[in-house]
Parts: sequence; structure tokens; C-alpha cells
Amino acid sequence: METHSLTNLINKVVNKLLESKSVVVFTGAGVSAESGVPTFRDKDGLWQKLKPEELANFNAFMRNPDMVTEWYSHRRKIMHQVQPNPGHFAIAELEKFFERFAVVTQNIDNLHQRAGSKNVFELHGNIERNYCIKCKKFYQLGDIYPDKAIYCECGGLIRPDVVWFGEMLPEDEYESAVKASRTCDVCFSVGTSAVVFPAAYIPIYAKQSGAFLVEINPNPTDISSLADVVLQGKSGEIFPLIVEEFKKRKGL
Ligand code: BV8
Ligand code: ZN
Repeated sequence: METHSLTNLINKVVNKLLESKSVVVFTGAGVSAESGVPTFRDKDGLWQKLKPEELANFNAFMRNPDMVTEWYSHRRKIMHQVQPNPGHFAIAELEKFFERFAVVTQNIDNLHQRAGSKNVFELHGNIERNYCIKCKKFYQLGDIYPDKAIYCECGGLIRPDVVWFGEMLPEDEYESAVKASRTCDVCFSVGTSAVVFPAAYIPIYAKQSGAFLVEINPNPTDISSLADVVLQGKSGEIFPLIVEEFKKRKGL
């Protein structure tokens, strides 16, 4: 990890990108912070001062389906009111220049897809999808935001299709993400505290497989010491600078 000026570090990253064929962008809640979506562990935190582990888990849901259903409705409402930010758009733009490019996100907010990213692996699910815990029937709630538990015609409780603590990640998404991380030339870790596993293995596998690891985060994290370059700052400000310099160097 070097402590040159931001410009030097961005040039270092762009030099690497120019000689690369395959890129992975691993993202967490921080990439959506500038869109107005609250992160988990920053000071502004959640809607209630409960820990995510207390709300984002199956037992909490079975104990209090009304509260957890209302919490997800509240978060879905925010996600419907916000827009992707320049960081999401810059990631979507960079994808166009690489035949092998994957966004591996821990976010459930759909903002990467809304910004135009094509190859997105959602390791923790997507808040727009819901399903009945009994018959597994899928439901799209669209613009209804139930403030208490909702039930399927079979009588089963309907839950969000997100990965709660203690739950397995979607196998195919995770497998594809691990494969991409093991074969990429450059891996970005953007807006994540990298404390939740197994998702946080992605940048570690990339580094272990010889990728150039770039962290973009205003604060230090558990993987900062692993990164080849740490760009300290907001992703909505930094990622567009990287793409701008990259396009300039390609004469675009
Ligand atoms: C699993 C989805 C086991 C729902 C989330 C005991 C029992 C079981 C498992 C465990 C256990 N103890 C530990 C574990 C493992 C556990 C875990 O890792 N716990 C941690 C807390 C220690 N993991 C699990 O339980 C996983 N499953 O292990 O299953 C198993 C194994 C085999 C068979 C069966 C079961 C499942 C984990 C998934 C949990 N679901 N969310 C929802 O969203 O509601 S996790 C939640 O935290 C988020 O989804 C997010 O994905 C995750 C990480 O948070 P971040 O995205 O990093 O956000 P955070 O707020 O932390 O950080 C934001 C960062 O952005 C900060 O660094 C900040 O500086 C930065 N930032 C702020 N502004 C900006 C910015 N960066 C850039 N620009 C800005 N503007
Ligand atoms: Zn059902």
C-alpha cells in the first residue's frame, strides 16, 4: 500500500487496467451510500439501532415477522426513491471495455443493474424478490410496502429473497464470483468493510491468485493491508476519475 497523491495512485491503477483482460469489482453498501442508501456499520447506521445480525436473520423473522417485514419494506421504499450514483455509472461504463468483467455485489438494492451493469453476481440476494417459505412461490411486491407479515395463498410466510446471517449464499452466484475472482487481473474492493464471510473471500482469492487489488473506501478496512493500492475516498468521486483517465489514455 503506497501513500502517493491520489493522481499518482489513479495512474498506477489505470496502467494496470490498460494491460488487463479481466476485471472484478467487489462492492458493498458504501457504493450506494452516495445514493442515500444507509450502510450497515457506519455511524448513520440503520433505520433502528438494532444490529443487522439481529434483523437480517431467519430466527428474528420467525420471532417477529411483522418487524422484519416492515424493515425490508422501509429499505425497499428508500431503494425505490434513490438513483444510482456516479460510482455505479462509472463501474457500468468500465465494463464496456473488457471482455471479462464481473460486478460481485453484497448489496441487495438493484442499483448496479439500474446503472447499466450487465454481469452482476448478487451474493446476498435482491430485495425486489420475495418468496413463500413453505411452497417457495416467488412474489414481486412492486410498489406495495407491507408493514406487517404477508402470507402466501398456501398460508406460508413470505420473506425477502436475501441471504440472512447463518444462511448459505446462492450456490451458482457464489461459484461464478469465486471463479471470476481467481482469474481476474485487477480486483476492486469498493465500499465494503469486508467483515462478512464468505463474500469477503472474493478480494482475498483475487489477491491470492495474483490479481492487482485496489481498495476504494474513505476508511481503512480489514483488507487495506492486502491491497496493492488504497484509494482513500468516496467511490462516487473516485471511480469516475479512474474511468476518465482510462478513456483518456485509450484516446477515447
Ligand atoms: C454463512 C443481506 C453459514 C441481508 C447480509 C455464526 C453463525 C453462522 C454464520 C456466522 C456466524 N458467525 C460468523 C458467521 C459468518 C457470517 C459473518 O460473516 N458474520 C460477520 C458479521 C462476522 N456470515 C454469514 O452468516 C453468511 N452465511 O456463513 O452461512 C453456513 C455455512 C454452511 C452451511 C450453512 C450456513 C451470510 C452473510 C450474509 C448476511 N447478509 N445482508 C440484508 O442486506 O438485509 S450482510 C450485510 O453486511 C450486508 O448485506 C452486506 O453485504 C454485509 C457487509 O456490509 P458492507 O456491505 O461491507 O457494509 P458496511 O456498512 O459493513 O461497510 C460499508 C463500507 O463502506 C465501510 O467500510 C465504509 O467506510 C464504506 N463507505 C461509506 N461511504 C462510502 C464508502 N465507501 C465508498 N464510498 C462511500 N461513499
Ligand atoms: Zn406458499
